[in-house]
Amino acid sequence: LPDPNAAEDFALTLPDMSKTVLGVILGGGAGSRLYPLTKKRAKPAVPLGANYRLIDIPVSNCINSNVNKIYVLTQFNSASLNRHLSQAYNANVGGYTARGFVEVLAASQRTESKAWFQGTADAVRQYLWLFDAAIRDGVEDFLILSGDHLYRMNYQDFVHRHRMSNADITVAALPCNEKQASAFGLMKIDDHGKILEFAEKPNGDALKAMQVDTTVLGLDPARAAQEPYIASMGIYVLKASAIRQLLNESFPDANDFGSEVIPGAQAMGKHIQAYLFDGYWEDIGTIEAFYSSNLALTDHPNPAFSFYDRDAPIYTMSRFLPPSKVQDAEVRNSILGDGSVIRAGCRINHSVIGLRSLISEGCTVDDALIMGSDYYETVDECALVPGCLPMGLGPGCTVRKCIIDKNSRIGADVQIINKEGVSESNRENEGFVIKDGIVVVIKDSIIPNNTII
Ligand code: ADQ
Ligand code: ADP
Repeated sequence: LPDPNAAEDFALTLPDMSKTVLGVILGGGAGSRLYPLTKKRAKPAVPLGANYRLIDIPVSNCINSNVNKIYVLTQFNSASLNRHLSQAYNANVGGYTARGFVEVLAASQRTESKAWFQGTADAVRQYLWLFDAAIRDGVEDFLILSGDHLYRMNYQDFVHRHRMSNADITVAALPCNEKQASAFGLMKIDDHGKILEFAEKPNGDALKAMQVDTTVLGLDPARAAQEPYIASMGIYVLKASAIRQLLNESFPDANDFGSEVIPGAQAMGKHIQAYLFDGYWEDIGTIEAFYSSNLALTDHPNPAFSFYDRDAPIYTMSRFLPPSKVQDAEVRNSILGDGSVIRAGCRINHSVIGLRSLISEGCTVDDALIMGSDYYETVDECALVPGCLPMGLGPGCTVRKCIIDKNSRIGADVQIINKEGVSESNRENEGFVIKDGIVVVIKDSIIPNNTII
């Protein structure tokens, strides 16, 4: 049993997250990796897990960790992102008395400087003038988060360790294998978790040189042999008193944290600490990872990430949608978003069906991520659409290994099966793109009856 006094001591020293931590979520640069899901919306607004959006993950982690001053930095200011954040969070964050908020800061809001954020560090630098007010208001640390990660983490412990070690920057880290390693920032640490060396996405010999004995992290020898690297999760706690000096004086030209600020600060002797996280964490910023992670939500009995956690819920917009209904259909190993209708004769297997989806009679759906619709349309609205195609899947469709973005109108007897087994193809004028062998139907597209993709 844990020592109750130790727990009490720990509680006494826990930081007051609500007053002293500012959450800064990096909501996405050009958005090319998740394209075409980012064609018509900011990356944080990309739908996830049938009912949610990407931004719900870091914002919920913040709220569950009592961080309730949150800025979302994004390249594009989209209506759906603003609407989502204001409806989902602003009435609730911090309660009636606290000064909590979730606000979007778009790159183009300051006309006197470069229109676009040049990278993650540049994005934070461009808004330092605003963050200064938060520092005057008692913020001691910045919690820098990514907008495209799937994980559940209590940031209170992360900030607590950062303060205990008196580091300038603390980097969340986890063990990883050789195949994943070259996509990450990698580090070497000493016995106290201090970072001795940091290399951003190294290859070849430079990659090999970053191998470490991960048994020091508490891994058993078999797992340590599989996972001989310590990877940065791209999540940082930065001391507020150090941030201006780092971004404006030491590295005024640095665009990114991972490739420039972190290794640079380490090399100049700043105290950079690693914080080990050993739970499920996935960067879902590519089509392949996004697709696989969504489908992995259907795993049972123990999915790697669960939305069914009483203690750390994932919040989203309350939509007051009706329950989903399934007619005489077969649905296996799948997730159904709110307000959906699955008509007779459908066979749905290993798929995520987003909110307000209509799956018409006799469809076969396998390994698909269908995002659903933003609204229920009236018969009159539908009549204005060429071919009068309603949103959703028409009767008799077969779809497999694909992502169908919101408000798409898939005609009758359409087959989306990647018939030619293509791995990359851009056919945007026909309403879809193929990436990593996954067909992605673009938001609002119309795919006519009998089309075969
Ligand atoms: P990457 O994820 O490749 O590596 P980056 O492309 O800088 O790094 O993106 C980090 C986050 O910032 C993403 O959520 C991205 O959408 C967002 N972002 C990027 N450019 C932005 C911009 N101009 N404005 C606003 N947001 C922007 C990073 C680290 C690695 C680490 C991995 C872990 O650099 O060291 O291993 O994250 O995924
Ligand atoms: P959700 O997360 O529920 O999809 P959104 O706010 O992104 O929420 O999408 C729903 C939005 O769709 C509504 O707020 C509304 O602005 C928009 N909408 C509703 N009816 C129509 C319509 N007929 N045509 C286009 N957009 C609509």
